[in-house]
Order: sequence, then structure tokens, then C-alpha cells
Amino acid sequence: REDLKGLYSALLVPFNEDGSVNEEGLRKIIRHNIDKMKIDGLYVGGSSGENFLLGKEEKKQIFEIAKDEAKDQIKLIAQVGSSNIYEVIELGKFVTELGYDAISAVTPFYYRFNADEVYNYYKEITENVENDLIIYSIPLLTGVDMGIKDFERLFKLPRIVGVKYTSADFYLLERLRKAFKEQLIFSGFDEMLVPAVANNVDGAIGSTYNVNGIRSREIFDAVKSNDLQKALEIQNLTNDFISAVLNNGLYQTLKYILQREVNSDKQFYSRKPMAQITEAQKEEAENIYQKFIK
Ligand code: NAY
Repeated sequence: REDLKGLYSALLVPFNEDGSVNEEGLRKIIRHNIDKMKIDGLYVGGSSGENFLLGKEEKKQIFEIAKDEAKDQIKLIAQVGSSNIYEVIELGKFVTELGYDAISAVTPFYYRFNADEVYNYYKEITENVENDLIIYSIPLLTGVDMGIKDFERLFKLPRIVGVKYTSADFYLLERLRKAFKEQLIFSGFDEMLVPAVANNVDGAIGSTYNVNGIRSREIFDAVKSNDLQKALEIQNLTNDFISAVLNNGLYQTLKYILQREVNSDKQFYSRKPMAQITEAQKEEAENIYQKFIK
């Protein structure tokens, strides 16, 4: 469990124009994360990987490529969750075979599942997949809001080792941290890294670390060594970057920057129904790249 701590990029996935996975581009992004961003691990199959737009075989393909490229150089967490529990279990077994360090599963969404249903979903996964599991809580996108009692019950399940907490509720984060010292808590909002680390999270998982990993590590370390002034300075600059990216289209802009960083002559497309980057967005993405990353 201790070994899983650290800074993870939520892996972005480049697609070809026809919607298939751009394997060469994906390998380059993984290398960029390992060699240049010096990241501790990758979170594969998250929102940032456009995972919820993909079929089962495509998810497997991405899990395989990521493991094949990263080998044992960094830690790998596979997000296998969805509302199809049989697929979740199949993917969980698949990535465990491949050697992933842990699995993660988003709360089941779309239907308004009650707390018992959410609990039973995790219970069933942990009973069937022999790997550590990190709950993926992202109420903003799933509509599933969990309170301290819900977490308490889930954390008693033997294989559950923590939560990827993508929420701006710092009161709940503070309560969770105090109550569950043994559980791993990963912060999910890159723009709120300072307050998350100040609340003693064990790590962070985010999309912007794919291109802003070095600065994010500096923020993490500065808070840890009680240099709040320095941490805030870098967070301020980082958030100028993140705000610009969010205003211009999150995944489109990050993928444009990655395409520039890894020198790919092929465009990194998004998966439909995500929109493709427009000429005006490209121009702004280039400005952002020149200003903050290059
Ligand atoms: C993932 O891919 O599952 C995530 O990392 C979730 C965390 C990201 N949240 C979303 C909604 O994309 O990194 C964050 C986020 O992109 C970043 O903080 C900018 O808001």
C-alpha cells in the first residue's frame, strides 16, 4: 500500500482520425511521462483517457500498451470501473494478470444508485479481483456523492486501499484524512494541489501532470517541507496555465501540447462525441504551450 504513494498522470490517449487508438502516439506520451515528467506512476483508463467512450477491447488494448511501454519503471493503476459490473470484473482480472499494481473503479453512474448499491458494486469487485482497489470518487461527473459513513463502510472491505478524491469539498477531505490514516488518499484536482497536500494526501492523480509534472512535483514537495510561500507561487503560475487550458478545451489543448512535446507529425485526435480541436483552438493552444510549457 505504501508503495502506491506519489504523483500520477491520468494518462491521455491520442486517437486516429477514424477513432482507433494511435498506438505510436500513446507510447510516446507514456515515455514523455516517464522520461521528462519524472512521474511516479500512470493512472490508465480514467476520464482523461476518454475511457467512458470506449469499448471493452479498446480498453484492453490501452492497458496492454501502457504496461508494455512502461514495464516496471513506474507504478500503474488501471481504472476499470463502469456501470457494467461483469466488464469491470473481467477488466480487473485482465490488468491484474498483466501486472498492474492496483485497480481503481469509478462509482457506478447514470442510474441514481443508492449507497447499498454502490457498496455492493465494490464488494463484488473486491471478491472477484485479486488486487488492491482504489475507489474513484468524482461526484462532478458521476452525480454520486459519498459521505464519511459511506467511505467508512467501503474502507472495511479487505482489498480497498484508498480513494482517488476528485472533489473540492475540503471539509470532507479533512474528515476522511483524520479518520482513515491507513487509507491512501489521492487528490484529483490539479488546480487544488496546495490545499490537498496541506491536508496530508498521499499523492495526486491528474490530467495536467502529463505536461506540467515537474512544477506539480515542486508544489507537492514545497508544501511537504512547509514552504507554503513557494508552493503558492508555483500553484498560482500553474493555475494560470490550467485556467487557460480549461478555457480552450481541456483534453484538446493538453493533447495538442503533448503532440508538440513528443514531436508527432500526426494529430492527436479526440474520441467522438468529443469535439476535435479547431484552428482557433490550435492557435490558442500554441500560445499556451509557448507561454507555460516550452
Ligand atoms: C481522470 O483521468 O480520471 C482524472 O484524473 C480526474 C482528474 C481530472 N479531472 C477531470 C474531471 O478531468 O486532473 C483533473 C482535471 O482534469 C484537472 O484538475 C483540471 O481541472
